[in-house]
Amino acid sequence: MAPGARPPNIVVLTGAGISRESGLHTFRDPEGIWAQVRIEDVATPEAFARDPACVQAFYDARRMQLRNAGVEPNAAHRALAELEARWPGGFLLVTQNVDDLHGRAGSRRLIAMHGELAKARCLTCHAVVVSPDTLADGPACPACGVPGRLRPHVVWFGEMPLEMERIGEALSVCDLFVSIGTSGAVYPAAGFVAEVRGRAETLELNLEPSEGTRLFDEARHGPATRLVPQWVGEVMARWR
Ligand code: BJW
Repeated sequence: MAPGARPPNIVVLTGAGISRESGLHTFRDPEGIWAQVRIEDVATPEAFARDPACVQAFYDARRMQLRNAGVEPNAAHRALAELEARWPGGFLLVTQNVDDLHGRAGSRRLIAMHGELAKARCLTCHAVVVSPDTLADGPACPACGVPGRLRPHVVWFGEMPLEMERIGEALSVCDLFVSIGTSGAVYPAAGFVAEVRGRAETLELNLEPSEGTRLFDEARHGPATRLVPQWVGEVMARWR
């Protein structure tokens, strides 16, 4: 490290692409989730109000896949956890993913801005609880005991993403912003790069150019399990 230099504060944003090689579908790729079901049918508060059984069944199936289908963190999740553990500067990992693979890889300075499939929220008492395997059969809330009031603790279109204030604070002091495995199609996450641009170094790591790729200082394209460990190795070597 150069004398007097301080290590950059890093904010990493991840999306569904980082979990693709763990066996989970992305949303907007040709075989992605939105090619199988319509957003308007499962991922809006209006859909839930209209047909709660359909929405609960969709999230029950995804929760089941996460818990039972041998889905494990991959080399990209593990590399980010290792970076966090060893990084001497500020670090925050913001994920749009509702899976728990970052946490299972060991990440702790982590915000799941679109919620977590493993949790449920009570529409009566607002408690956030560990989700039962299935919500479709209307289990009672473990906090208040009222049956049939638990919904998936995820953020649908038209709802406010979680912990935006903490994310904003980290972005305001960030020196290096890295976006991994996200199409850049969904706001406010897609706007983070524009927010830090000019005062932070920005890097995209994605299978293909994202919608906002031209906003990044540098973009590298390929699978996350190759690009992320490689980048983590580089950044650690630069600041050792
Ligand atoms: C690989 C790979 C490999 C593949 N290696 N890479 C007009 C303008 C601006 C905004 C709006 C607008 N109209 C409406 C809005 C707002 C709206 C929005 O953004 N709509 C857009 C469609 C335009 N946003 C909202 O409503 C949000 N709330 C909001 O804005 O509140 C108001 C507010 C204002 C200001 C500040 C703060 C708040 C809420 C958005 C909620 C999104 N929810 C979902 C579902 C979550 C639950 C669930 O999982 O079911 O979140 S939608 C879905 O998209 C999910 C994801 O987190 C999100 C992003 O997707 P992601 O992760 O980028 O996945 P993909 O599939 O799109 O991309 C994967 C990428 O990986 C691809 O590029 C691949 O190439 C790549 N890849 N394999 C590396 N191996």
